[in-house]
Amino acid sequence: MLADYLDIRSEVAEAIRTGKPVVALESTIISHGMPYPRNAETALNVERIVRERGAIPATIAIVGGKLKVGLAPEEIETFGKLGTAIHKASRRDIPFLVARQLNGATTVASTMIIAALAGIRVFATGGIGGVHRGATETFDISADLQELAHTNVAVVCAGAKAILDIGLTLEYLESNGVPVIGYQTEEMPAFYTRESGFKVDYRVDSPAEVALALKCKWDLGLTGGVIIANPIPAEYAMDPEIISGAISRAIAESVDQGVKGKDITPFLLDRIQQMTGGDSLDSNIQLVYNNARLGAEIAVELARLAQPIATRGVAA
Ligand code: PSU
Ligand code: MN
Repeated sequence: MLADYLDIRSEVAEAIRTGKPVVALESTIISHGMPYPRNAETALNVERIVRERGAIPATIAIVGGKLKVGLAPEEIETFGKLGTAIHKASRRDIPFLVARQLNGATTVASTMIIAALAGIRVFATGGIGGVHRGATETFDISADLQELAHTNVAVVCAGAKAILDIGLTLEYLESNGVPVIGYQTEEMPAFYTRESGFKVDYRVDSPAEVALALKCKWDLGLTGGVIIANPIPAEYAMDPEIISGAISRAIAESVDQGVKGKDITPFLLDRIQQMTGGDSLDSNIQLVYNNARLGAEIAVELARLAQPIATRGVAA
């Protein structure tokens, strides 16, 4: 039975049951995306921000083989402290970590899977995985993209980092019918910067509009995810030259050192952070906060749409 595998924190379970807004959060960003102690500190702040905007946060991970929906603050601290000693868990890893009763930090793909199993529809993070530069040779395409093709969860992110081939990532999403929404922008943001030179499919200007599009998609049985690309606030955006230089050097190093498979993304994130000093980490943290805010606002609107019309609150 599903209940034997899922462990939903009581506050989250209650919110799901009563139709209150919930926002899923991932744990690879904690263990593999940022250094300790700022990773744990950031994850706790993200939860606070989600609450401030009227939704319940549910940080997702695999803990002792259970699919845990809503980590306790001590668990977030442990995932931050253990860092890359925790398995990075994408779709293919879930059955083995569960069978062996291990811990796993969930990526966008596996967080979407577990959120969907629990009945959560909105997920906020930093950046998604995608088609890597040079993928025509390496075949390196993140499992996040196939998950977005199939699993009914909306992912709020700051676009895709330029460690990826953003153009190919958008082509892949288009082939798989995944809508890419620009939040108050026509352009696909590139994580540290607000612009990538690529257009999004639709510009949407309010959380209510996003929520309505999500409802229409899923009401119609059009399964799969949606990307809500939310540009980093201008005051925290980085100089495109500095960041693109660091990315090129980090990719060259990964090729030289023969880094492969699931280690590539964490390797690049770590090298870029080292090369740009604390600046990129500060930007990274701020864009995650910005996504947490928007994710909560979308979850609030989606919960309102799900209510029968007679009981829907009239907006003040
Ligand atoms: N991009 C980021 N920060 C991250 C990740 C991606 O800017 O922390 C993480 C996410 O958890 C994402 C995963 O799902 O890396 C993708 O890994 P891979 O490319 O191996 O699928
Ligand atoms: Mn990969």
